[in-house]
Amino acid sequence: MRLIVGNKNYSSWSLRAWLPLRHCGIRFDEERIALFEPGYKERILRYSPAGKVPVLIDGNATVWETLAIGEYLAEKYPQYAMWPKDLLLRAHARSISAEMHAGFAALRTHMPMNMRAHHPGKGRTPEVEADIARVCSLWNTCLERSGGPFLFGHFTVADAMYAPVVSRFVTYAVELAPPLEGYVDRISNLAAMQEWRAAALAESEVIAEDEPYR
Ligand SMILES: N[C@@H](CCC(=O)N[C@@H](CS)C(=O)NCC(=O)O)C(=O)O
Repeated sequence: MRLIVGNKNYSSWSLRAWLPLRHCGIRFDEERIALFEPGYKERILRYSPAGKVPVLIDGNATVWETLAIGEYLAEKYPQYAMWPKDLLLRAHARSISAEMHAGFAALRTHMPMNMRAHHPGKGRTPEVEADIARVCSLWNTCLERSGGPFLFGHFTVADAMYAPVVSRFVTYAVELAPPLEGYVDRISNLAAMQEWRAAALAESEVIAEDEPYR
């Protein structure tokens, strides 16, 4: 199995697909394509007609779109229960994951993932404040219901979908109530997350459109 990812510093969608694989200890090869470098699109198109990362290649299967990759992994490796076992909780986890996949445009635009940067307070437009409030509200609901440590008790695709938001909250120093601060710390301190971050810090490419505050 091979996962095609983008720059680790910037590619939040890549992180969402990579994290469940690494956190669950699944063996896979990885190919990093530096985005917006000459020839990058052709390299991605060799794997996926959609022309975006991440892309998962497993034998004859090509899977793109982060949520589809999460679904594929959850089905292929049921032993890791990447979705909650309970039907209602699973529906909830899928709903918040789809909400992340389709929404939070203001947060994504004004607070792009950038693990190498530290921009406290930057990007806080009213629309971003609304996105932050929504993330906090849905995290609170999940953590209160499950008791933690992850959104649905154990690690699921939903945690992976919000991992780049955790990283953004660190980069832009978003102040949070203690239970949410604890969640941010737990995700940030996962061995897999630290491994991704170390690789991001070792990168040197700069993607101008993801650097509005540089
Ligand atoms: N909805 C897609 C989004 C993928 C996406 O936008 N990937 C970005 C990197 S984070 C990309 O490939 N950008 C390069 C480009 O658009 O040419 C998913 O969930 O996988």
